[in-house]
Amino acid sequence: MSASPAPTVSSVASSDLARHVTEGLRRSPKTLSSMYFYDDAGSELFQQIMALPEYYPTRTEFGLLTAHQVAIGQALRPADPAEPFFLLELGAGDGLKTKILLRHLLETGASFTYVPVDISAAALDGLVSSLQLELPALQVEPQVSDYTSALTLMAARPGRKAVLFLGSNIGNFLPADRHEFLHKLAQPLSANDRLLVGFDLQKDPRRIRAAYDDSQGVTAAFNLNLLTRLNRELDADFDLAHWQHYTDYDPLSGAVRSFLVSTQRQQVQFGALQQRVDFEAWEVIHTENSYKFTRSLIEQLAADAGLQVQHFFTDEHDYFADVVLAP
Ligand code: AVI
Repeated sequence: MSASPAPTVSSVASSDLARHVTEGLRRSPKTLSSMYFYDDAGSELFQQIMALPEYYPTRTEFGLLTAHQVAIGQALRPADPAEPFFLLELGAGDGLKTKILLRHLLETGASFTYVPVDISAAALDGLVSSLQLELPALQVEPQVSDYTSALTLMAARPGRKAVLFLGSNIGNFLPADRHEFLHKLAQPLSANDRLLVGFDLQKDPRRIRAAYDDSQGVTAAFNLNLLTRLNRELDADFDLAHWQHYTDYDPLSGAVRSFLVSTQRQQVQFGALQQRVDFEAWEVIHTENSYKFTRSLIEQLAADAGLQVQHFFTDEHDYFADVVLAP
């Protein structure tokens, strides 16, 4: 870090991103959150990642939801069909996987309301339009909100709440944050409610590593796009020719860790922060964690959050699990 006076971020650029970058690039090692990958270009690159031959999680979860839709539907819906039933989804994205369950529940005559929750109104608008076209009979109540506020609000309404958190998004939390997140999710739920959480499972380390370092370089572009975002939104001058994507998988901790590597000694200016940051040659910015789980780890995680594993659905290779949890 340079010796220039620390900027008063609020007077210069007061966004969350500005605060996050100021703080994260002062750390050792320098760290930025994968939360900021998802601008428009990043979201588009993530769509491409999900279709890559090496990126098995999306396709595997899609297959397992298709194969187990009847049993999953049964585990989530209330025993009494007259009881109000809300299917909440946290971070629904394009809803491709959820539509399997929604379609199945509609076809079997379940009466329920789908409540997709996202902090981005634009993301929800796209999803709602596609649902109106594909499943016109579906009752949808989108909620532009953070997850905890949405759950607290919904908890006050009578009836069963089934909360979906799919796609191994839970793997992007650090262990302590993951515990806190599950605990917060569980808190407003009653004994009658359910959670369906997607977990990517530990497997051949080479397969895992390949999923985060694909041969077409899409994951590299996804990681590097964070620098393009900082150039645009914080008036930074990262030269992408001097940065590389690097990822490793540690089978002991179950963590895939992704980094941006500075290939030479360099200095980056952040116009919007009135700040410059020095990077040594081969110094890294740690940008993402993608944890992989075992069944016993999931059981422990659930127990620590006051939840029980009710059903453990997996695919034929045990690559991925969708787990039904009950308070
Ligand atoms: C969103 N999340 C579950 C993805 C993952 O697998 O950790 C994000 C991702 N990062 C690189 N490839 C995909």
